[in-house]
Amino acid sequence: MVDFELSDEQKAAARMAHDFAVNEIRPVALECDKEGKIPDELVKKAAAVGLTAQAVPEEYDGGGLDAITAAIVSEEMFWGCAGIGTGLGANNLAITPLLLVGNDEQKQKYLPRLSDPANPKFAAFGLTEPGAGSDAASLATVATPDGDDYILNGQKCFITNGGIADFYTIFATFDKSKGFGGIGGFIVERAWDGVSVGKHEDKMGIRASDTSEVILDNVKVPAENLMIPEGQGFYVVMQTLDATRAGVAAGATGVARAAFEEALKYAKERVQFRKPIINQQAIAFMLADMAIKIEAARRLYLLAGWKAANNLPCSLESSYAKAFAGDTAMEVTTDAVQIHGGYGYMKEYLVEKLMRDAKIMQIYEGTAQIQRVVITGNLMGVTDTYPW
Ligand code: COS
Repeated sequence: MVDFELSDEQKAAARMAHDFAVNEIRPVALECDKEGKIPDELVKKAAAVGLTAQAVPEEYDGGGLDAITAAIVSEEMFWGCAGIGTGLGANNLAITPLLLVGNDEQKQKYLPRLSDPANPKFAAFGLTEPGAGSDAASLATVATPDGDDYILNGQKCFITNGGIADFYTIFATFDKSKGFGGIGGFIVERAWDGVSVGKHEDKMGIRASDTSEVILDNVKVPAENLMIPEGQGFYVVMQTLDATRAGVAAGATGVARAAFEEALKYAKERVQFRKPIINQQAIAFMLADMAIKIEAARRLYLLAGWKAANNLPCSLESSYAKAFAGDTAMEVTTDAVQIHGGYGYMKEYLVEKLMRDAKIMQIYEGTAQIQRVVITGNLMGVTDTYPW
């Protein structure tokens, strides 16, 4: 059965997230973009309605959203502001490995921290390193067994929430000569000796979110914080990204939609050559193409989210969605600036911010090119394209 209708719960979650975006995010978005941070008050309000721990099951005080609903919420949050959406949504990425393979003790200890209404904490996903971006398997952070414990040494970079997280899910190699087969995963607390925050990045877009280096200098990790044993870490990273890319695609769709809305409004109001510019076919067709791409991006992320929510393999669909929605965000925001002409280039108009925010959608959680690597890899085994 094909059903394009959201359930009542999904509609309620979308409405709640949209109202939050309208009432709490949009009013502060430009200021947050300038200041490079999300106000504590906003984080507390988000925690109170489940928006800091969307994917965390209710038994660990989370929002308990399935992958489709979380993605729909992500579209609304990013429609509000992609920087704030990224900062709050990055918790989902950080804790997905814990949800996939962590034990109950670890979940009980760490997950409720994200939604504590009085003092909500952030988590961060520690995979990327200066020498390991797209080639994630080449990471060089080393885990050395020390009795029952482990010692971590290494440097993580471009870590969303790296500077403000309470705890990290860190991937490290036990034996670099084993390639991806040497990787394991740990839960590391910011407060531990040897954990420090390095460079804070000054970014083009999504400026409200924190992006920082995390340095691990002889960090002693107790045995109970081993999340993924040697050899299994890379598989969990891949499964994590399969599960979270629908949310990124949804966020990219939200950015594109925000730009489309601005462009549509402007094209109806702006008069040139004695009529609103929407009456010029060159402008009207740009708007039509934007609408087509946004709708297609939304259908792709819903498909990926539906597969993830039903525990079906979703690697291919997640990459379709992430690649298409990321490209859509960049194309639509660029065209929205174009429709605004000179005004669109000025900070006074929202489309300027949206175009800056869009670029990262083609980069983080796997570049547009890596998505095509994943898709091509899946196509290698295909001999028959019959879709039913
Ligand atoms: N699910 C489960 N296992 C997977 C998998 C998936 N989606 N994708 C690959 N694997 C497995 C492979 O099957 C292989 O295991 P076996 O040899 O036991 O079968 C292993 O992982 C290694 O796979 P592969 O050789 O394809 O790995 P590569 O090092 O070539 O890298 C890509 C594959 C490029 C897809 C991966 O490195 C990637 O996704 N890079 C982007 C990383 C990223 O998104 N970074 C952003 C950081 S988060 S902001």
